[in-house]
Amino acid sequence: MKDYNTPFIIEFPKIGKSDLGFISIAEKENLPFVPKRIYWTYYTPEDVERGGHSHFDLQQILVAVAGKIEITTELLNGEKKSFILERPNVGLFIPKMCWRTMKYTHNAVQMCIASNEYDEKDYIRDYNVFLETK
Ligand code: T46
Repeated sequence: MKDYNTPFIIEFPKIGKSDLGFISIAEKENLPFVPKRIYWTYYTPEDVERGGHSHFDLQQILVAVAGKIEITTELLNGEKKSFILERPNVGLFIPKMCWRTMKYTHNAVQMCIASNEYDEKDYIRDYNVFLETK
């Protein structure tokens, strides 16, 4: 059975071929939660690190629909991982209670498929508070 407490890569189906172009589709069979919100970030300067927070409850899937994103994750059990997203049909599932940072190429467009609506109270933005949250 899939472990939804740890980050993992999701490969979405890719239909098409290089002389015509491609389409990728996130059907419910490929999604670990029912999405409530989709948003995207772009034109992040290359010297800026985003993230630096965890969520109490929100689960997300990040996709680099363009460009390249370097992501680090850390769980409360101390497990740290690094991921590179640079294919538009590949996403990263980020579970709740997972500290993350992201760095972007300037052309990167990050689509975030989110399990909940926006709620600033769902964020933990202080790393020490994150480490103390059990
Ligand atoms: C995440 C990573 C992967 C809103 O007002 N509404 C929204 O729906 C969102 C997502 C953000 N905001 C405001 C809150 C902040 O003042 O936009 C500002 C930047 O948001 P945040 O600090 O979440 O930005 P990132 O790029 O560090 O994080 C984003 C997601 O928002 C976050 O949930 O986990 O991408």
